[in-house]
Amino acid sequence: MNIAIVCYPTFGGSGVVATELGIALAKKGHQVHFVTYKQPVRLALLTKNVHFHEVYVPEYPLFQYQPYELALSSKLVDTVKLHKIDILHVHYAIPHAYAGYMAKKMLKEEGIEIPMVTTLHGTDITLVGNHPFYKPAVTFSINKSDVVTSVSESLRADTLRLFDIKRYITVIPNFIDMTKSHISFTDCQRSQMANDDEKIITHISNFRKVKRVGDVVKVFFKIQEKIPARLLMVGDGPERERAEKIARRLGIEERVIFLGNSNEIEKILCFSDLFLLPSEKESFGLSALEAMSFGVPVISTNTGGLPEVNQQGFSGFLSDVGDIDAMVEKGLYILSDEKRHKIFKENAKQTALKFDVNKVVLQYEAVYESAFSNMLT
Ligand code: GMT
Repeated sequence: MNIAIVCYPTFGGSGVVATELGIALAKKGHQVHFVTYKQPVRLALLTKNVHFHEVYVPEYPLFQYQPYELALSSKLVDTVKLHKIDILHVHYAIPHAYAGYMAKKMLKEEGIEIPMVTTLHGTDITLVGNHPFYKPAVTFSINKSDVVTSVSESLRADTLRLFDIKRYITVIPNFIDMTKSHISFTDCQRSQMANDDEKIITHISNFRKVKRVGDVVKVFFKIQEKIPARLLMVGDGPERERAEKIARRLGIEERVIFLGNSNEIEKILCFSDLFLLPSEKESFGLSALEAMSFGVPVISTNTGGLPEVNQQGFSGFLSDVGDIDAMVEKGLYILSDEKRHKIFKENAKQTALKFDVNKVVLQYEAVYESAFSNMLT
């Protein structure tokens, strides 16, 4: 199939899922065309069957806001015609589903019928999309998609609760390429980050408010009072400065390392002992799954789709949002006993196996097939 994938190219869950899916589809022989405003961060252009089409929005003094949706839908029309695209797969409803639908309508005028699959990722529904400014357009473009998928049961339920949706929503969970976690422990260069007697606790996110990065630092503070440890904060975003201030206020700035955005996530997870994800909302929690695939137990909240990923008392523990003491207690429980820690590490890896990319890609291929018969007129 010739597949056009529309996604955000930046660090962040939906872009990573879209990119990894495209790469997996390309490996299976599909021609995959990424259409977005920048080369996606995890995409190597020299990959067989992978193509990248940049959406360029020229500046014009009249525009206070650049009309990205317009440029994207035009680019989609051109790409579909030039590369004989069979299917559009848009990730994140805003504004991709809307732009995709406009492209579909323009193509129809020229006698080209193309199905559109929309994958909902989380904040496009629970945070941004639900805002009255966007809600009518988001509802409309979801209802106009030929197939709608969501990354968890929880997100499916949220979508049906918050929007007036007329389409069936198929749940296809996020996934992981387990072959990436087969690096041997000696490759990890753990000593660069911590002393032998110190545990490494890791958090990875885009440091938005919803991630509660302040809680990460507070949980770590209480853990390191009992067990020698270091905290690796990976990623960047609006809440980073606040997290840095909290670390300074608590007098642990030496033990908290802010690494910024990194292309070495695999290396970092390889030497991590515990992963913290205390989010306020999380439709899935891809970073938790990535950690688990490297055998890193997860302390997370029980919000959204996290209970579908992190197994209570098996791959880690889940607590109520903001319950720092419970997270500390469970973190110490895992880290304080080597034998127990080892069991949790194995369990985390075993749980991650359920989300293997090879299983999930088959589900997307089936959805593409069904999109042709679902096609709305
Ligand atoms: O977490 C974010 O704010 C980024 C966002 C995205 O779309 O890039 O992540 C959402 O999609 C990910 C991939 O499907 C999910 O793993 C995240 O749980 C989800 N984030 C939230 O629901 C907050």
